[in-house]
Amino acid sequence: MHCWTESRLGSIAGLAHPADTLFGAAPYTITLDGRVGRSITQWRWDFGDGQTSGDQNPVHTYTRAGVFNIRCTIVTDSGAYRVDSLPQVYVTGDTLVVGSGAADTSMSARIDISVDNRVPLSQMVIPLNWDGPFGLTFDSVSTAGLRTSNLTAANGGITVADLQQSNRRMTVVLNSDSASLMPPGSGRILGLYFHTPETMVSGENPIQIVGYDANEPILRTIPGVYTPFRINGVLRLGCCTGSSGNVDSDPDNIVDISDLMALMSFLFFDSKPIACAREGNIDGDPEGRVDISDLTCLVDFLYVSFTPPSACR
Ligand SMILES: [Ca+2]
Ligand SMILES: [Ca+2]
Repeated sequence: MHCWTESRLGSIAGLAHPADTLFGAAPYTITLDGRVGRSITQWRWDFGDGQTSGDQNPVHTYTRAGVFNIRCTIVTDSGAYRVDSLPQVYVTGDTLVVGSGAADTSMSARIDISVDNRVPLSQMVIPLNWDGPFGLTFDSVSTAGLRTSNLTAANGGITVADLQQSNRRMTVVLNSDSASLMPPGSGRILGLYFHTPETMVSGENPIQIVGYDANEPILRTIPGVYTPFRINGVLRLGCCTGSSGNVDSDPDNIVDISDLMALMSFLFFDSKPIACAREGNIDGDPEGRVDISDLTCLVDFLYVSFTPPSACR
């Protein structure tokens, strides 16, 4: 990138900036080229990430991802001039995360996918594979209530492409339109629903972001596409070992106020299925209902008589 001034003082113009030097993965190094037609007493480059340089031709490395605005200020014997209209630098270092979850047999299990993105996104292409010991069947996807819930492209911005139930893979494409890019941030973007098997099994089934055929995981930002880092997850089946009460399915199997909140949320607010229904049957009724009787038992255990929840059943 060049920052140079006309020899006629009073304006600073004539920026040249090869576009292919402005977009890359962190750590990302750029070389700046200061040019001017007459005597300059001082250069000051502001790289937009809190770093500056007084060199005429500095080399700078962006160590973190983000969108940065470069500024160039020169001081001449007739005053200082600043250029603000330099192009933006896009530095990528973003991660797609497949969450983990727990479920019982014969139910709909949900796994959430999140993205941590430091640049605005216009498209996410997520090839997924759920091949594993359980024979999970894909059911549906949802963006309700998530960071992607306001995507306004066709079909709510969601396309399930190349679904192959027998190979247990598909590619989910999330698109924004040009007016509503998803801003930088971190959080859930996609809920995946699977049917779990009817016969009792226990263990873990991987849910992975894996490219296949021509489908590769990519994120698209304004200057182009790039490959995100990826963290994969698992779906645990055979939930509720020992006693019930771990309504939020925390991996340490602790029964505490978080489970009370999860149970109240299920009963009174969103009625979203509890990941492991048998954890919610705290009074151990034989039909396995999760209702206000279970809430009473949980409150009793946590605050009143400390009577432990019933065994899983
Ligand atoms: Ca818990
Ligand atoms: Ca019950």
